[in-house]
Order: sequence, then structure tokens, then C-alpha cells
Amino acid sequence: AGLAHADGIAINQIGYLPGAAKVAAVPAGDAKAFSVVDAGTGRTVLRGDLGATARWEPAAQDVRLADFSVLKAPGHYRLHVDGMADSPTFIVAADAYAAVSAAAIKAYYFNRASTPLLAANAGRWARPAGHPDDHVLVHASAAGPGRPEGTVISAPKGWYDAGDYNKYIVNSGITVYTLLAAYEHFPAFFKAQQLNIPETGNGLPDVLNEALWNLEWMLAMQDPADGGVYHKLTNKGFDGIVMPADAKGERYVVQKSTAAALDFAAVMAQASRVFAAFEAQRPGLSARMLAASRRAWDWAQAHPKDVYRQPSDIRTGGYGDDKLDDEFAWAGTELWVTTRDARYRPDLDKLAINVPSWGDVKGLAWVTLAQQRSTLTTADAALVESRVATLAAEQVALWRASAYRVGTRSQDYDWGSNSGMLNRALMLIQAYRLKPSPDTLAAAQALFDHVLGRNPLGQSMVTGFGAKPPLHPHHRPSEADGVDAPVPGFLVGGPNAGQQDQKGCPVTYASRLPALSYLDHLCSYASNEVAINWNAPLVYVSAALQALTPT
Ligand code: G3I
Ligand code: 9MR
Repeated sequence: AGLAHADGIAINQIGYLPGAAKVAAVPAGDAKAFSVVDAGTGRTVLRGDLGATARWEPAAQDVRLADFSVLKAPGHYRLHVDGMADSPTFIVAADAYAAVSAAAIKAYYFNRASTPLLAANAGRWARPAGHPDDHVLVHASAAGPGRPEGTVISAPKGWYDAGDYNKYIVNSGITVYTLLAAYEHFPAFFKAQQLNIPETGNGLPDVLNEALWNLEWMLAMQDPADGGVYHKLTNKGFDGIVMPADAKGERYVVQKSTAAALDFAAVMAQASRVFAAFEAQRPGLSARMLAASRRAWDWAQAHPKDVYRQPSDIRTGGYGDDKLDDEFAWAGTELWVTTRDARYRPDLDKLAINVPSWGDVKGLAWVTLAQQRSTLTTADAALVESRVATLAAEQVALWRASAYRVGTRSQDYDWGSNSGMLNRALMLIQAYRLKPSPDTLAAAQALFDHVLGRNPLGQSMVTGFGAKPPLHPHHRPSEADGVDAPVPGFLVGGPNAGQQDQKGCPVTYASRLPALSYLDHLCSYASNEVAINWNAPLVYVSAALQALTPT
């Protein structure tokens, strides 16, 4: 089990792009200076002074910063401070984040339902198909005139949500959106990327091939009778720690919810835009998605408060959300941008901005509007710029004030904290795209560094990457497959002061401090699970830093 360490030099364990801001956190001590050492020759290539010691509350740690941004020559290095162990070896390279970005998308392939993973694509993580999902029962909560309780429907494909084997529309919303947005914003980067998935080479960029695996499932989650969308496709309870092929529980679609309809409408409107450029490869798909989006929207207008209420016989993830203004605004924005039909347009003056999460998606509307700004009126474009800039200024201020030079506070270490940090970075990147400023990019870089090892645990939070990656994620295939290494490319949830998983856990967290509330153990579903919505900003931010960082 991973213990909490606040005694080592903390650094991004993958490394840095040549032009990036490069900062390490060093525990308090007597040394006044640091040096950067060539990992091959042992020669010192750079010396610098450590910053002043300051208290970082999330880990109750006294730290100093080592800023070695001037190091630009590609190579393998370690950071040295007298009196303590050297940092892990890190690289400076022009393609430093290409591999993690690719692996973060490939992780979705590894979580595909309803298909075998072949050795040619999956290597040692090959496995037989699980969950055909071609015999799914309509649960009592989802029954309607055309589909009474017990009706059998087919809704194959999609990704397993996380460490569990269920499929949830709400969480698919922000996830697919973020992957498609990454493609919309950085098409050249993704067109050049090959992931060795079964569809590679078919004329679509692989990120779109992967997103389609889930979009096809989502389309099957819409009731053709009324346009409503089932909240989830699930077992009654969570499976044991078994491989997908051995999880044979009955599957159900459960309750149509307003949030599911709106998240579905948003993503289908966006996907319709994206796939319009691939009519030759996928004839009719774009139009089908837009029609599905409009029907889901209309259903939500007629059912504006159908909040998900977990039925008493269903015990899997809830993704319940009773605040739906943001879902309406986001879906309306996507439909408006795609169709320019004014009936969908939300009141932008009244739409706030914040960092998005699965249950609060208004920020995604602003991301789309920022991307579309050249098509907006001058007044709309000015509003978008000011909202995005205001949010970024808050985040930059947190970053600047932080002793760790990372824009997080104690209350930010909650369930899935790593994805919260990467979504902050994603929003900072929107501001940088509108108006490039070194501090904005450095604040995004800092959040990325934090999840890749510049944290007081000295822990990379991505499987397969960094000197100390998670080894025991709460991910059923990684535990049950008999392969030592977990499936690579997954971001784990991260430090979570809630520690909701202690009951039934054979080990305890080493600390109650927020930034140290992490346990690299299978039992720790509150800090060490993986999830599709958490990986999405990892894909986005790694690709964006790779594409935007000046050389
Ligand atoms: O919204 C409240 C906020 O108002 C309050 O201040 C704060 C204080 O703790 O809590 C917030 O609620 C949290 C909620 O997430 C919203 O983010 C809950 O404490 C927290 O327990 C809850 O965690 C969710 C978790 O399921 C348990 O329901 C995670 O966000 C969510 O990502 C996670 O999702 C699970 C799926 O259900 C099943 N599949 C795996 C997946 C990942 O663990
Ligand atoms: O494995 C489940 C995980 O995917 C969920 O995110 C988590 C929270 O809903 O629940 C996990 O299942 C646990 C259950 O809630 C309580 N008993 C232990 C289960 C983990 O083995």
C-alpha cells in the first residue's frame, strides 16, 4: 500500500516540454540551492537557488520551490538538493506528452464492453468479450407504453464507467464531450495519432473511432417511442472482482432522467458537428445524431424535473443530480451552435462559468462558445472572453498564492480530485487559447504536474507512467486479469479527504490530511478507482500542452 511521504523532491515524473514552466517542490531543510544533473553522465547542467520556505496547508507541509524553467535542452535529468535523495529521473523532450496522451485514450479501448480485446491490440491485457448487452431488461422504473417492464432491448458497446462494469449516460456526457472537444480544438494532433485499436487506419482519427464506441451505445439508450434516454444500463449490484467475461449478472436499463436526456442531447449535437466532416466514412451518422439530439431535448422540455431516484432494488452508481439549469444551458448551447436555431439558445448573460464536473456542466457550454467565438456576434464573443478570462484569473491567483505553486486548496481534495485539477487546467487552457499568457499556461502545467508526481506523495496518478505509478487501482480487470501491471493509461481518482472506503478496507490511509488522503490499494474505491470522466481531461490537457507549449 502506498504510504504518505512528504520527505522527497516532488516533480512531474514524466518530464517536461522544452518551453514549459518547470517547477519542483522541495521539503524544508538547510540547503539553499538545487542543481539539475544529467542522469547519464552525472554532470551538473544547471544550478539555482531554492525559494523561500512556506507552509502548504493541504499537506501541512513546509516547502520551497525549485524553478528550473531555463532548462530547455532535451535529455534525461534528476534534480539534486544536498541532504536529500535525488528526484526520480525525468525527461525534457519535444514529444514529452505524446505517449501519455495516446495511452489515456487507449485506456477507453481497454474498458470497452461487448468485445474481445485481441492480443494484437491489447498485448498482455488481451481478454475475452464481456457484457454483450444484447439482452437488457427494461426495469420497472423505466417502463413505458411501448416498452413495459421486462421488455428485452439491445444496447451493446460503450465503455465500462470505471472500475465497475456498468454504463451511465450522465457520466458519458462530459466524457465524450471532452474527447470530442480535444479533437475539435487540436485536429492536427489527433489526426497524426495512431492508437493500434481495431479501427486504426479506417480513415477516421482514432480518438473519434474510440468516441464512437460509446456514442453507438448511447444512441441505443434512447427510447424510440418518446425520445427519452435511460439514465443507466446496469446490474442490480456491483460485480465482484472478476473479469468482464465472468460477470454474468442480469442487465437493466433504469429510469429515464432529465439529466440523461440533456447530456445525451448535448453530446449528440456536438458529435453531429464533428462527424459531418466524415460523411464519406459514416454516411448518415451526423444527421442521425442531430435528430436524436433534438428528440432528447424535446423530451427534456416535456419532463424538466425527472431527477434520477435510485430504485430500491438497484445499488450501483447513482450519478444523481437535482440541479438541472446547467444541463439545460449546455444542451441548448450545443444545439444552438450546431443548428443556429434560436429556440435552443440559453440566456448567456445569466449563465455563470465554473470548472466542469459530471454533475455541473455549464463550463462545457463556455468551452464550446470559446471554440466558436469567430462565428459569434461581437457582443457574444466579448462575453465569452470575459467569462473565460475571469475564471482563469481566479485560478491563476490560486496558483500564484500557493506555497506548492499549484492552484488547489484543502477543500479541493475530494472524490476524483485529480480530474478536478485537470478540468481546472482545461479551463485555463481555454483562456490561453483566447489570449496567450505565460502565467495561464504555467498554472495549467502546474496542475498537470501535480497529478503526474509533483505532489507530497511523490506519486504519479496515471497507471504505467512515472517512477511511482499506481499499482493497485480499483479497476476490476486490472486486479482479476493475472497480469502484474495494471492496465496502463488510467488516471486514478486521487487524494480524497472523505475517505469513504475505510469500512471493509484492510489497510488505513497514512494520514487524514487532504492532499495525503490516498491509498494505492484495491480496496480504495474513494481514492484509487479509475473512471472515464476522469481520463478525459487527462487526454485533453496532455494533448493541449503538447500542442500549445512554445518550443
Ligand atoms: O455535491 C456535494 C457538495 O455539495 C458537498 O460540499 C461535498 C462535500 O463532501 O460533497 C459533494 O458531493 C460529492 C459528490 O461526489 C459530488 O461530486 C460526494 O461527497 C461524493 O461522495 C460523490 O462522489 C461520487 C461517487 O461516485 C459516490 O457517489 C463521485 O463524484 C463519482 O465520480 C463516483 O462515481 C462512481 C459511480 O457512482 C460508479 N462507478 C464508479 C464511479 C467512480 O468512483
Ligand atoms: O466497486 C464500486 C465502485 O466502482 C464504486 O465507485 C463505489 C462507490 O459507489 O462502490 C464500489 O463498491 C463498493 C460498495 O459501494 C461498498 N462495498 C465495497 C464495494 C467495493 O468492493
